Amino acid sequence: ASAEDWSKRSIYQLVTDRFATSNDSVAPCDTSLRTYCGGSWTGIIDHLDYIQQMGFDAVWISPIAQNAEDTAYGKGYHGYWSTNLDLLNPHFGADSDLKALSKALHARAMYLMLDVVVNHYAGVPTNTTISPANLFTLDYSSLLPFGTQDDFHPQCFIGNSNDQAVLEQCWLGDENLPLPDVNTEDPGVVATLNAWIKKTVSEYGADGIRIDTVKHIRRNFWPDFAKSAGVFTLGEILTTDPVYAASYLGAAVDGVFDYPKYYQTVTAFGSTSGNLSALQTSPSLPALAPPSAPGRRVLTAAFLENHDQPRFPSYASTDTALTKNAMTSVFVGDGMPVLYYGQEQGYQGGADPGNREALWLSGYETNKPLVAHVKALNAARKLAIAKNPAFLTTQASWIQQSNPSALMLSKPPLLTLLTNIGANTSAVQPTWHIPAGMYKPNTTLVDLLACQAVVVDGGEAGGGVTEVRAQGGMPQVLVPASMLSRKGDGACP
Ligand code: ABC
Ligand code: CA
Repeated sequence: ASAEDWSKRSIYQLVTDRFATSNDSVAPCDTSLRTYCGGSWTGIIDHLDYIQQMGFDAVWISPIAQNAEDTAYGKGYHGYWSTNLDLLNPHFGADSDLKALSKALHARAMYLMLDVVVNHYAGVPTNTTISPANLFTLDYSSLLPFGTQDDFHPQCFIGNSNDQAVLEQCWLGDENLPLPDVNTEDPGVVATLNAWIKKTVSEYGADGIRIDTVKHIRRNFWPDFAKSAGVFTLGEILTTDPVYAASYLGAAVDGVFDYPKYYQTVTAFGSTSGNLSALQTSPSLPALAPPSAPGRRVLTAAFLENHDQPRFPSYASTDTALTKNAMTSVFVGDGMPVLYYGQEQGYQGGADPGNREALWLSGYETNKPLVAHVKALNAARKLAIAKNPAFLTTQASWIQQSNPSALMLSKPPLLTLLTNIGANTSAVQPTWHIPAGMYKPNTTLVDLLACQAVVVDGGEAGGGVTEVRAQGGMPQVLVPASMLSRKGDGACP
């Protein structure tokens, strides 16, 4: 599928080892042990209803290749520590299970996104004394299909460097668990990787790929790799800098995760005193992207949590109003929304590995407040896409509010009202001001989250500005009532 196909989708990101076990066998899962808890591809198949009923139509799973077993930081249960790209990770199931997952998704018209790691492998050091001249000894012959030291860059660690050459050619990891950096300057290595991605995408019917560590490989490696993949490419560039993130957009990959916006969102809604200004003033990534080929669609992915960051409630101290506002902002803006499994269950794990809890421990409950919230948000986005053909290509804009804890985002037909006042009922609720002229006088709007009506000012007093007062610190997603159908398309019937 293309970037344009993906732009209409919303993605459920899961950690394969932590989402569902085969036959729903219930295993304990202590995240601090950094080991396999038993999730599998078959387990995912059995819980696709759970994902689809929330309104998701794409699933991003963990990297599928064989990983290092015992390391100083536990096992490769997350999938980012490849040892052999040509073998599947046996902990997740058999080849036929992964193919069955792909088929099951497609039978539901859902997309499969594979996560691919080509920047590095994981190498368990075989020496204990590490000298500056020879940092550590690795068994390169076990890193396949490459297998020789020349297929990797010389040993050096990236550490805290921001030097682009160091980011690209030195190694992630540390001396306890080095991540040997693939020599992506070598034409033979490049050809092998391009052939590998082509085969992997076709073998497992991937509709798109999430690419790990994009900023750690030279930019001009990516266009051929993306072309070989032949499907939508979504790159991870972990940065707070919008200009840096955007420099890869379209030029290296079709889409990038909007990490800058992630940080701005956490700053805005992470506490009731969060600063809302960066979120509103930062330029959008597509606006900063290098000029792309005519007609080339570029895309950002919006998210509030992922497997590398502490879960949002671990910042927002379980204030449900802050969580609901932050989650809302992800679904109503320009980016394709990505929800990290477990957010809908209210999981609160902190930094890696605490943020990778087993979902089966909460029993896939669907009568939870955040499950309902996610469902309403997906329905709102789908309604907007259906009602306005230009929804996906029209940039959202912030409408300045005088109240310091109020935000308003317009992306027609959605008008979203956000606040970081929090759930504390004694807090004075902020008022949003819908500018005069935005809607015809007396138009009825409906908040798709609470299914309550708001009537636009009749303009008799000459003002015409509509005031909406927040309730309990909750966000609102408004659309004209005329857009809702009686039977309902999932959005406030
Ligand atoms: C394991 C343990 C950790 C332990 C660590 C040493 O080892 O679980 O508890 O601290 C995989 C596993 C991890 C594992 C790592 C290392 O491998 O999932 O559990 O950690 O062995 C991707 C994947 C990620 C994956 C890898 C490596 C790469 O999404 O899951 O991790 O295969 C860098 C990379 C980025 C990478 C990330 C983990 O590391 O660029 O691609 N993600 C700064 C740098 C970033 C850097 C980041 C690391 O630090 O600019 O380049 O990301 O945290 C500030 C933040 C900064 C931040 C800046 C932008 O903003 O405080 O941290 O970024 O505000
Ligand atoms: Ca590299």
